Amino acid sequence: MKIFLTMAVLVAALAAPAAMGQRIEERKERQKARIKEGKESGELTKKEAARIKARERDLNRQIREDRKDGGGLTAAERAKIEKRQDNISEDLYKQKHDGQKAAPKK
Ligand SMILES: [Ca+2]
Repeated sequence: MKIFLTMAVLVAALAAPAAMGQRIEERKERQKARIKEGKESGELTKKEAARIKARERDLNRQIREDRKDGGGLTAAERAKIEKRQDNISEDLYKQKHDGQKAAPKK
């Protein structure tokens, strides 16, 4: 029984960071889809989309570096990344609702 509990705790501990990394990946994909959707609807102008994409690219580079520099993505690294994802997400929302419109793409 005791060994079973120890195993369960161990599995949970190992799974948690992976799940957190997964969340960053999922948000990355969602963000991408939102940019694409914004361009198609015309809610994002070409300039706005390009600027947000550049921010995404910069963040993706940071994520790759953080993963490589040892310890995988540490809690501190993940927190920083998620904060930047929050900022980009907010920017994306603002730009989509600032009334500047491009012609919708077919
Ligand atoms: Ca790291």
